[in-house]
Amino acid sequence: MKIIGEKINGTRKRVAQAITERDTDFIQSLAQKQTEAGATWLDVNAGTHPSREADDLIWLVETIQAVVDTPLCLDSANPKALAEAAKAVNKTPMINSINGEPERLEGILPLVVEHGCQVIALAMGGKKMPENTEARVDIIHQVIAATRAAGIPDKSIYVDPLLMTVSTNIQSGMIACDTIRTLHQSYPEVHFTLGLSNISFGLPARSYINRAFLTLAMAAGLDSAILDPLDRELRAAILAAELVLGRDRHCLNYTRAFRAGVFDSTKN
Ligand code: THG
Repeated sequence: MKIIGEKINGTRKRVAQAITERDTDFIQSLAQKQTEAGATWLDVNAGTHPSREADDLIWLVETIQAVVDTPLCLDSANPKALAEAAKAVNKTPMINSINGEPERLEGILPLVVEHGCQVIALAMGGKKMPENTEARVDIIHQVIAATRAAGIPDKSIYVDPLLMTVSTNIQSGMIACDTIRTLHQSYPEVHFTLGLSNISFGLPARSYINRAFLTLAMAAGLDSAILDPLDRELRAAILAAELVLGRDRHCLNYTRAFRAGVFDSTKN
């Protein structure tokens, strides 16, 4: 399970403030802590007005890279901001994201090809959210036709089934799992990711819902997620799920994590 650390996101109040004030220490601390906690990528979302977004993203990229060499996941819908930020990175980034919109594909696919990036593909076409599994699967068939035509290998694609909260549609979790399961069968090389906390938006005691869902999605084929790597209980749940899914040979990662003190020592 590969983790995309979610914490450097300008839609969070404290991060927005740090971006405005150019608070290097605050951002660098988030980068270091998430890296130490095992994040494979750090999501970087400036969350700012389009007129400022490229400048803010570049500042974030440079600030983060001054202290860690963890690859970045550039999170923006804006092709121009992504193109500028992609020039500032030291390591090949992941691009978050493309979708079925022709303008976004035209704007972003050349960037993915040029830099050999990995790219997240959202299972949505236009502005409207697809209602069900079938609509999501159809959109991804179209997106993968476009990425293949552009010469992007399937293994560079991370499909995001567009996880919605169960508080407004109780089937949201199962729609995401079914989308992953179906597409995993059609495209064995393609990876899957999602914004985990979406599942519990609007509900109390969210961490229980997030953990239960993550385990089920992993069984469906999820192999990556955008989440808070500093949540130790969540990391423990991931390690345990990988173990029982047969993805941790000789229980090596689990026992290693135990010795490293990842687990709550009051439990056995
Ligand atoms: N799919 C893809 N990319 C995404 C998302 C997705 N990028 C953004 C988002 N969704 C995932 N990232 C975050 C980052 C931070 C928080 C949640 C998701 C977060 N939320 C706090 C909460 O939910 O309680 C509140 C904010 C705060 O702490 O201030 O931190 O779905 N491809």
